[in-house]
Amino acid sequence: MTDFDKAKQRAEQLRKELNHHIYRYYVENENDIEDYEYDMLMRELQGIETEFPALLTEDSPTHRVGGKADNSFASVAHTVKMESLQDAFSEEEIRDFDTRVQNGVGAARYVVEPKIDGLSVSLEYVNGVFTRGSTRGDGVTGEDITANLRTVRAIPLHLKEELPFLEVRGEVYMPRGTFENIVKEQELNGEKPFKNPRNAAAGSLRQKDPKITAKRRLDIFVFNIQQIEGKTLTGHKESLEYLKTLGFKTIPFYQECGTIADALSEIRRIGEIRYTLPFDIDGAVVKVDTFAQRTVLGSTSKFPKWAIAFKYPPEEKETRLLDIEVAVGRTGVLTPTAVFEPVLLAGTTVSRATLHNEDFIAEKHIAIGDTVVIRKAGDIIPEVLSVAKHQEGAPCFTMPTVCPSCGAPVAREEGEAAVRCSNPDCPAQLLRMLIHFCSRDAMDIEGLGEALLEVLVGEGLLHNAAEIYALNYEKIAALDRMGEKSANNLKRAVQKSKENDLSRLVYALGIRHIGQKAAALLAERFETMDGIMAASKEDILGIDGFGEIMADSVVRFFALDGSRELIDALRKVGVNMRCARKTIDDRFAGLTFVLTGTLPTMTRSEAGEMIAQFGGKTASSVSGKTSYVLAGEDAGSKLRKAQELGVPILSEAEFLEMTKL
Ligand code: 0OX
Repeated sequence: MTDFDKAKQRAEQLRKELNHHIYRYYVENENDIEDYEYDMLMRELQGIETEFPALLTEDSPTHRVGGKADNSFASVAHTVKMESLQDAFSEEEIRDFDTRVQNGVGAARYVVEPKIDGLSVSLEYVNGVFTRGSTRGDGVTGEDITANLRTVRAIPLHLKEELPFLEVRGEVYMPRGTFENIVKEQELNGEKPFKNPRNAAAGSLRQKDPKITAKRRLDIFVFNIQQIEGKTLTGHKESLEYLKTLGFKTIPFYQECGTIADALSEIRRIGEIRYTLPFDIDGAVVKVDTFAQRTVLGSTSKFPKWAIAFKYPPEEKETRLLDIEVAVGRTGVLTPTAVFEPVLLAGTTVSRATLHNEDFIAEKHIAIGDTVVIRKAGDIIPEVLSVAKHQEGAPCFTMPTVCPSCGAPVAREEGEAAVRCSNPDCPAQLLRMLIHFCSRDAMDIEGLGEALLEVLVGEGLLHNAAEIYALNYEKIAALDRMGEKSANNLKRAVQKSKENDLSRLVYALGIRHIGQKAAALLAERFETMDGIMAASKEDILGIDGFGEIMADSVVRFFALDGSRELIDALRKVGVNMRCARKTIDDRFAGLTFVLTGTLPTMTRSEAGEMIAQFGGKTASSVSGKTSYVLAGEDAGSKLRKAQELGVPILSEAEFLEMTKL
């Protein structure tokens, strides 16, 4: 036997073994091999495939570790439309659906299954080999993400039966545990964490480099046959069972229901367990089981008439309001926070929620001791909805008349809901100001976070932002949980921040109504800090996007002695006061872009920066004046508005094409 033949034989054996372990682990949740041993087998196969490239097959498990980076995603035309589901928000709507089904086909059996909150994908197999995977896109055209999907271990690369052709549909998702681990890591690395598992899955699937996708440990549930050759199936349940035999991980705990009443109890049951599942669901799906009945029922232009998605309302809980804490923000605003008896809500234990301002409290007539109704906005941020039971005799909470931090009187300006501390030297304000100054989007001083700043202000080692640049690192090294190494790292980070662009410094000053974008516009327009300080209200109003309130705020800020003194002190310690951004060319001059959704590789602020470098502008809402909408995953109403108005829509890849030098 030649070396090649020997290698071929060994590669086949390794593939069989590895595929068996992958199936056992990722589909059947059984593990009969140590990770190390598995890695060794994988490495051996990789070695053979590198030595004999002719032996690399399309369905090799080595693709699971992430192949070469792709440059762009090709379009995929879906032969069978990937339809979306009609939503129902009440049991009545589910009963109406049943009536429509009965009117169409008489009595029908249903299958109820959870609706996984992930991304719909299509998987195509030719002669049992996974050949192409694509996103749903708009249902008619998706994107080819084969390389990324190959890294999803629960997707079989080779089916257990070599059917001539099969296309299935499934939902790729990130298990909640994986999501939590990734977020922890992102926070540790100072990266912007993913908002929720769905966004994390979306971002991971649209990576240009499959190696990154491979690290994200995505999973899939398959729930539909889009096309099949070589096998006849007559119903949904039967097809799910068949898909399981082919090696797919199918939608879990689907339930056959003889009547709509049974379907409704199953919907309720899934609703009860929804927050205990290791993955996010955003509803339950009711589907007619028999394919012949589905054909008779057909589809509207948007969705099949044989299926409907029940959407659960956000979970609401009652809890007792134990206290209302009032904190002072960097601009001196007093913010009330509700502290309630901890309750499990939409999957996590919550005990606090913002109460916004005194008007919010008065409108709902909230008093300490009340039983309040809470829920999570967008299933993430806890909020107080209403008072369920008022604590007898308890007066409605009123905001303090003096600052809880420094005792100075508080005041409420006309036309504002906020109450503010009147003392510009208030230590709580100073702390908040410093936290903002050092934050990632501002001066980005790693290591100078809330906890350390609190200690430094508390110990009297820090009285203003300029003193950050004259810290005593010996004293810092001697602080609890610090040491020489941390102090040195901090010194380096502080030093580095001196070189920041002017726009960061302007934003870091915490001027009211001046966010990141406005700060960048000021820096660009006036080029130096002196230029900004010398600008009149009219000069500032000349910047596109600046209104009276913003211009007034800037002028008022720089008129204060305290602000001028701070700038002087920052200048003396060597903080950069110039704008470095240069326009590359003016190809986007006169064009306005609106950015929406999550872009696959860049943040929205990076895209905004690039637009500015080419002389373009960004706006926050879509109108007739919008030149382009740059849309990523999860783009919502802005994308719809752009479609309605006929505004051209760009993908990140198209945008990058336009910005090529
Ligand atoms: C899900 C899910 C999505 C099949 C044809 C129309 C809708 N997210 O879990 N879609 C469908 O069904 C498709 N079922 C599901 N379970």
